[in-house]
Amino acid sequence: MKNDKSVCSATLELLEKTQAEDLSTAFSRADKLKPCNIGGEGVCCKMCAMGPCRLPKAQQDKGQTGVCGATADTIAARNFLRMIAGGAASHSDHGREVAQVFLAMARGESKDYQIKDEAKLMKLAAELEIPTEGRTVQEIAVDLGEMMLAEFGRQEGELCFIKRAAEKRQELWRELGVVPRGIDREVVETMHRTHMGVDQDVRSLLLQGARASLADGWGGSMIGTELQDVMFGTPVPLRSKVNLGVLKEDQVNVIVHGHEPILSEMLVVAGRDPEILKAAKAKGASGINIAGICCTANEVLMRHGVPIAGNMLQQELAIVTGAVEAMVVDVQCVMQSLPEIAKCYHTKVISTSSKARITGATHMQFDEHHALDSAKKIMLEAVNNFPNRKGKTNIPAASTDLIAGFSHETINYMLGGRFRGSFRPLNDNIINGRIRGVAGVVGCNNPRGPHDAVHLAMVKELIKNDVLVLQTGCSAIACAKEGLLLPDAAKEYAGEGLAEVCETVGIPPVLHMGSCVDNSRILTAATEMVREGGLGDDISDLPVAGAAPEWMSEKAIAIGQYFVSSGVFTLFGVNWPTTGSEEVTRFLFEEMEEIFKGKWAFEPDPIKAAQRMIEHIDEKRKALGIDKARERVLFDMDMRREAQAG
Ligand code: BF8
Repeated sequence: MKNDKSVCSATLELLEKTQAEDLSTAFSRADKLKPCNIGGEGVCCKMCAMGPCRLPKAQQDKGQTGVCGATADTIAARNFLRMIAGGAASHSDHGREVAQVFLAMARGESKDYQIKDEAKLMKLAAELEIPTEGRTVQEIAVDLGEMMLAEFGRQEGELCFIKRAAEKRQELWRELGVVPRGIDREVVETMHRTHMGVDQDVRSLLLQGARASLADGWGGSMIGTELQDVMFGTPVPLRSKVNLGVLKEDQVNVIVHGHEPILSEMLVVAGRDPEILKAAKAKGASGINIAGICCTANEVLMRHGVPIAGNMLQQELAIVTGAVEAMVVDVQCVMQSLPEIAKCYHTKVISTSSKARITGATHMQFDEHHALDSAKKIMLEAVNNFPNRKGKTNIPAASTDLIAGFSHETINYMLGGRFRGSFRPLNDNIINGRIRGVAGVVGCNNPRGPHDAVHLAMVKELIKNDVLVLQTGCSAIACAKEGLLLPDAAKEYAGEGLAEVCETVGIPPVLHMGSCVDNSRILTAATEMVREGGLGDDISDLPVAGAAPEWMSEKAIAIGQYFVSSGVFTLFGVNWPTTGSEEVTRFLFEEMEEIFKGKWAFEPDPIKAAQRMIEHIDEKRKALGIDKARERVLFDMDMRREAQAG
């Protein structure tokens, strides 16, 4: 029987094992548990004890409202806002954690971390007008850390990275009153406004959603990315491997899973410690193998080339290999089922964050003031578990090479060349039509559709049509498994124009830019493209589009909304969480465009979705007056083909 749950061979192989052994996974639970239609459409209000009030279309047609009088439209808008608030809070709390550790490092209180990218520190200091003359690096770093941390609790004014956006965009945000004042303030106000009996107007609610999302993209996430780069190094291209085949039979396998690189950075150091390696050998292992899952994986891949074991839907399956000594988790995207499935194997699930305690897991609190000691203790726990493996392991053979590490600084350097790092060559290739446009394809996996399949179909369709793809998150992991993150993929999958650029520069047609907080890198790259000139004067003028075709988390909605609020056409797959309200859906899909010159769209079919993104890109090319250049390129290609055929 053909298994259509995934297109990833390693996933299918282990899913068969779970099916044969009757083990519960997200895939089997999704089969058993049908989603609630009314909740899925966004028209169930459970925000007070007079309800929950459920208002499907049939109820709406009868004029039914919630007990308090709330309409389905207000309810759908409030639910949507709470998703944004949840997402913005998650990214931003990650950013805050990073800022706190950064400050502790700068003050000399956390000795195991250092400044790895001093040049970036100085660039940030100049941008934020932090004095540098005659001051030590540490003093500058303390100022930067304090300034960034203050962004979370800021009560008035504007977040400082807002000034990074194109002038025109900043003006638009100011006119609309959606410039975030402080990160925490916008999340709190969103929660307040969506409480029973507060904000009831769809437009007013959705504009606050936009403001909270901007506090994420241009605030919490951007702070996280920038400070991580200073502290752990700005990514540069490097080679690594992906998929469950990276696990090693003869080594202690430690999986880092979650989001914040604070801990995983130290685990990488601890994994190379001679004492720990000696302990591993004493237990009969030939070494220590660290691999990642989810966005923590992307963080340590980007900076250290640590291999990736898999994306979100592979977390349980990694344990099913029977080869994982410890799965070390921090926050976000960690399934509660992990300790349950781990009972069938020897794997220790180790929780490390006081914010994320997991019943059935071993809790080993990570202390960033004694980071390396904490990491070593966790490593030893894994090492000591090596002799407890139960019987034969089942490590799938699948593993694929990849190239990652495309920060916007790297793209600038690679496309601009050694002597003139700039976005000029990228812009020129867009203007001359070799590159049709740029798409950000990001986000999660979702077992409501075939795992990875939607990402792959969409990305292949885009690059076939000469659209350069930028990636983060679990989407990047899906494409890496397919080999799309290798320069050779250009020859095999990309259109002629894009392939030519990739070959000349030596880049893949799909560029891995990092974790979900690193979507802020895409905002920065898009802004740099605007600044470089020739493609309009705002992000909304660029021939670009965004997508999260297999999204599942609230964070994805927050990201999507900050892209829309920044002027990007953003398309989601799977399902759309406001379909129960025509007004809210119309507002997001149509009116947002009038307001922000960016809008939401929904299309679960990946090919149709890619075509809509391409149509949007072509419309932008036309508005810029560069559509003719591309027609010429295409004409030339046809001519060449004809000549070859003749
Ligand atoms: O942080 S790990 S499932 S939420 S994409 Fe999605 Fe993947 Fe989670 Fe974004 Ni990253």
